[in-house]
Amino acid sequence: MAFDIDMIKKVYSQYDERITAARQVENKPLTLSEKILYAHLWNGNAAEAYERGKSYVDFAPDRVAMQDATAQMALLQFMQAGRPQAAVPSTVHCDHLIQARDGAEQDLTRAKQESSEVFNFLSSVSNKYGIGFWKPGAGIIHQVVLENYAFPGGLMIGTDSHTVNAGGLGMVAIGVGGADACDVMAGLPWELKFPKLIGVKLTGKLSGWASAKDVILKVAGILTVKGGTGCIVEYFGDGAESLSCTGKGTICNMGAEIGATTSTFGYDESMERYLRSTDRADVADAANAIKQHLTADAEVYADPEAYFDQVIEINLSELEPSLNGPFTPDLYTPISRMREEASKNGWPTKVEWGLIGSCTNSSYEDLSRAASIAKQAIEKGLVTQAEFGINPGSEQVRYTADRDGLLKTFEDLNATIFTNACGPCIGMWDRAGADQQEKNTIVHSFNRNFAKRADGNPNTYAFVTSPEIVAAIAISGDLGFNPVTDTLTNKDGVQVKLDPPTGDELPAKGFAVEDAGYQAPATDGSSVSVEVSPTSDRLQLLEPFAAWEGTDLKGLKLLIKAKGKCTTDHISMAGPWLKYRGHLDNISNNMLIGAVNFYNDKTDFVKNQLTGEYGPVPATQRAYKASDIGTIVVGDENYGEGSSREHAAMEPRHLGVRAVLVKSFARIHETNLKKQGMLGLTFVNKDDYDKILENDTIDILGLTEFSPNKPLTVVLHHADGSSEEILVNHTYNAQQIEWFKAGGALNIIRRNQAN
Ligand code: MIC
Ligand code: SF4
Repeated sequence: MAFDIDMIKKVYSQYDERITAARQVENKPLTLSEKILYAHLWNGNAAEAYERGKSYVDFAPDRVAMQDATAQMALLQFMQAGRPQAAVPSTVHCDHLIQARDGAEQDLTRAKQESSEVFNFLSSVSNKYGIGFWKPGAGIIHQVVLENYAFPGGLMIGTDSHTVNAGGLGMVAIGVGGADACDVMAGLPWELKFPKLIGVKLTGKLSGWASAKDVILKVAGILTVKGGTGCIVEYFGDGAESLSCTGKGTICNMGAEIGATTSTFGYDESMERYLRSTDRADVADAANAIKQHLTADAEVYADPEAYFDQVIEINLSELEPSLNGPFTPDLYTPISRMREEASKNGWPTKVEWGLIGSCTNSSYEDLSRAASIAKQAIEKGLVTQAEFGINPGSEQVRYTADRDGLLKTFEDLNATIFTNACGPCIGMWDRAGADQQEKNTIVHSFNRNFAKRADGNPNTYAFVTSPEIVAAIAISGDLGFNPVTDTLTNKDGVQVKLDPPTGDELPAKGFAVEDAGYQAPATDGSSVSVEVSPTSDRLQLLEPFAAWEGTDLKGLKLLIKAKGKCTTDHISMAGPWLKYRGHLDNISNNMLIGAVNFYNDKTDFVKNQLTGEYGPVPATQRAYKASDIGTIVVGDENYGEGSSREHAAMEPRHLGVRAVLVKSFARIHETNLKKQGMLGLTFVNKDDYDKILENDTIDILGLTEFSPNKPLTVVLHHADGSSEEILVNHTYNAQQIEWFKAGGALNIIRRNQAN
């Protein structure tokens, strides 16, 4: 039986009425995305049609999911909201804080010791506030959510950008910062700008080496890392129906890499099969009863151009396996062109590691297809040239894969089976020799490959591809190897060819698990106490940020002008820093240390205008703070791309940065800045980025009349005594301006609670 089946039935029972109301206001056939959004309006039935890309709308999500690295901050905020219980079903998943090194058992034991304080905190807060808790080792949040909580037509938010994975089961699932999760758990509406809609029509059928991963790698190549910003991507067509449910999850998962708000698929038989095999026949039956509402109206898919803002068509029958990278997930290279591209660009072709796992590709089907390649390698006498690491997505997947001999096959190939956790995907990987910073190549089935992400080495060239291609390339040890056409020499000197992968969408004998790792919360948590030691270096209770002083901001110093890609990994690095995610002051010591300084091309080396000396960004910022001088951060396009981590907004806020001025923002990061009471601004004229000079003192004018759709003025006082005025835009609505004035959204919740 499914968790929270009553909630799901209640949502479904409202669908008919809500869709009828939506049809009336929209007066046209509806896409699936619109149906789900209109069925979840905070105010109930739709009273007006919303303008895509313009209207801010209040929604009522059905559930909240949080992972350990972001849950700490989300729950530290929630603890101040004064609620006895989370207002909607919510869960916490311990998956980010487990470092891969020796193998599952030892690594898990070590992590439990090292992070016991944090795990205990999360377990007791969950227990107190009615939140389901998934222990370390239970699996990666998005795989566990897909297996247990996702349901067609639902709306959920999660404090992780890959929450979107649940689109594979027909949800609208959206990644947010912890402050948004805190609002929803506190029983408040959740606001989102009504998204634009991109339709992706899939025709044909996958065959040979091509997989679901190749669909999204191709889409990423077409749309790039910012092409999906502000949009929901809705997949449809007979090709969509031919994909497995977890394959759909893979596609939706990596929608985060094109900046999409989320991605989704209409309810179909693959989803029904998945629901039934994961012990949720009750959800499948309930969904079948309102099937017509869980996909778009037929007119929409018959004439997509008329209903979507943009339409892309991909023929699965023609899809070639590909690899994206290095350093960015949208650099698309079909496998047949890899050798040429690698030599042209100087990418090392000797592959050191093949890693299979992450929330993107760690399903039973993924492991079974990769294992079919591993098995052939053994049978055909091939010796693996690279090292192999596997992180199963959940204990249920691991247990079943073990029972069915898949893990044994990998082990026969000398693979290390790591914990059911994020591991190398988020830099939780103690890779031997990484500190030597040698130039090297790895291939993995993850979703992100930003510099330093997996092992902290800036010279690791990481390529994203499907699990089966990871297996083939790791066996060959050669980035240019194309299993479709090339042969390999086996240990007897014979040329052998790998056959295309085979695998099981779902385990033939069904899923099995002994202990899935779930801990139900206390029915009445009022007597559960949550302790945070004042001397802890891992956890720190939050102090409210100061309210806006009521004047324009004058005399700000430029802290850093970041050059090029500046993702949340650059702003608040993960890996070794994950341990401070519950301690704002300690984690602030990683603020912007990965951002490249425009003026000297170095990282973590900026000018302190007070002394004229260069030093690390956090120390420089602390010096300004000590002198009570505000600062500003300037950035390039798609600033804050990647993760949902609100630390990337809270750290600058905590250390006294007053504004972030960029060419464009990634959605979640922009919202996180607003929530924390920061000013997030964009250049009206992008070339004005060039006018910012290293020794500038900067004023932001117009704040006393701060209002929606009204640009602000920035004055640049250059060191030579000249000054220039530029116009900057913002996207704050009236409520968000209140957050700014109050010093952060949480201050308003606190205030309301006190009244
Ligand atoms: C990631 O993949 O970057 C993470 C780590 O899962 C983040 C969340 C975090 O920073 O904790 C994400 O994608 O939101
Ligand atoms: Fe974990 Fe990686 Fe997925 Fe983020 S992308 S949730 S780090 S597995």
